[in-house]
Parts: sequence; structure tokens; C-alpha cells
Amino acid sequence: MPKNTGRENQTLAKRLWDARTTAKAITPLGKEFPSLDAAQAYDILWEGIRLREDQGEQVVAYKMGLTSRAKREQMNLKDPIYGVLTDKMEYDYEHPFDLRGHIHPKAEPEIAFHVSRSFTSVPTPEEAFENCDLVAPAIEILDSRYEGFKYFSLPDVIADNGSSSSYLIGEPTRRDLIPDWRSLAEVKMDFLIDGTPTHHALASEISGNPLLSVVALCELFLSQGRTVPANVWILAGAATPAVALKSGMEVTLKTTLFSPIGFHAK
Ligand code: OOG
Ligand code: MG
Repeated sequence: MPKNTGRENQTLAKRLWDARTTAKAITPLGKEFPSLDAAQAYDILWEGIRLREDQGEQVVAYKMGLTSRAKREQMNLKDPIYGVLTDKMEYDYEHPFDLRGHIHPKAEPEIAFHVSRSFTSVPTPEEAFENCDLVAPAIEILDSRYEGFKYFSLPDVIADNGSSSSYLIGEPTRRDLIPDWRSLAEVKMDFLIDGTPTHHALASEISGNPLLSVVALCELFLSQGRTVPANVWILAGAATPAVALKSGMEVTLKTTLFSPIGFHAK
């Protein structure tokens, strides 16, 4: 059983790194190490980010996960978590998304906020809205490093960086053109697969209001002695269950606030 030391956490982060880079799923860490808790899991996550930074990747975004009932039920887990996203994970959707090199990728519809001023304390929703200059539709592509996309416990998914793989951010809307943060809850989100509406949700499914995911990220970060910096995107979490990607699939997110976004998987 690993003690909660930096060395062991580095080893476990490397195990997840190898699973990702060889596209070979591993047994959930929590099965082998039942003492794995959320604090150690977040350390493993950050060790994994350090490995990415060693390769020249830069942290440019964060995500909240399990912020909707649909996702918590799909994954059978109950608490929101955060993940850390780098520039290399951003997918520009000018080219088809290549499924090769992935284990069992899934896509899910989200809303993202661009932070223009850092958060040094937990903001009110009004302050959170003020500190963001852009709001955009987003699609997250997940790819758990665990067999069967199944977890033993919540720390498993935290250590695996919330199953993060890639993400795309659509054309943003200026925040100051949105009169009231509360109206974001009313945005309708349609997730289409091959042109067929497959999942539909109001954005209120995400944390009650997707902006509240920004507040929740600040709470989690500040509780860990971290601040959310300026010039990053925050993905608020999926509004609906994630959809398993197959070659040839066309994935589109249509909303009542933003231009549609989507991609083609090959
Ligand atoms: C965990 C990631 C959850 C979201 O938006 O809820 C997430 C998972 O589904 O494996 O990114
Ligand atoms: Mg997500």
C-alpha cells in the first residue's frame, strides 16, 4: 500500500501516464490501494501535470466534473471534482478527431468561462461573472485510463485527471453582452450524434447554473491553497451523459445562446 509520499505519487502518476501514452487501460488504483483518498489523488493528478509540463505542455484550462446529476448517475459517483487541462489537450476541430491512440473516448456537452482576473478568494456568483470576460460552448472528450471506463472510487477518477483527454471551445460570447448570470441556467443544450438529437438538457443541469461551477472550482482550489489564475478557461462540467465515440461519428452541440460547434471522429 503506498504511503502518501511524493515518490509513491510520482510512481502512480507515471502508471497513468503510461496507460495514456500506450492506450492500454489499467486496473483502478483504488482497487490495489484502498487507502487512496481524495487528497492523495489530487497530488497524483498534479504529479501527472508536472510530467506534461516537463514535456513542454502548459496549463491553460481547468474543468469541473460530475457537476450534473446525469454525470454523477452515469459514473455512479457523488461529488464534483476538478481536472487540469493543457494546451496540448485543446483540439481545434479543423481536422477530424482521430480515435486512434485513445482507449475508449467519449464526448460530452459543456459550457466554458474565460477568466480575465485571477480569483484570490471564493467569489460570489456576481464576482465570478465579473471576473470572466468570455463564455463559450464546449465539448469535452474524455478517455479514462481505467479498464472498462469504470472506477473503484472517486479518488481513482481524481488521480486520472477526471478522465480528461481533449476539449474544444466554440466561438465565445462576450460576458458583458449577457445581462444577468442567472439567465445562463435557461440556455438549452442539444447534443446531436450524426445529426440526431441524442441528449437534451438545460444548462441549469450543470451545478444549478454553469457559472456556479466556477465558484465551486475556486472553493476547491482555495481549500488546497491554490488560486485560479487569469487567462484560463474553466469548463463547467457536462450537462448530459457522455456518448461513446465511434469512427465516422459526427458530434454537434447546439445551444440557444452560442453558435453550434462540433467535430467528426475518424
Ligand atoms: C469523470 C469526468 C466528469 C464532467 O463533465 O462531468 C466530467 C468521468 O466521467 O469519467 O468531466
Ligand atoms: Mg467534462
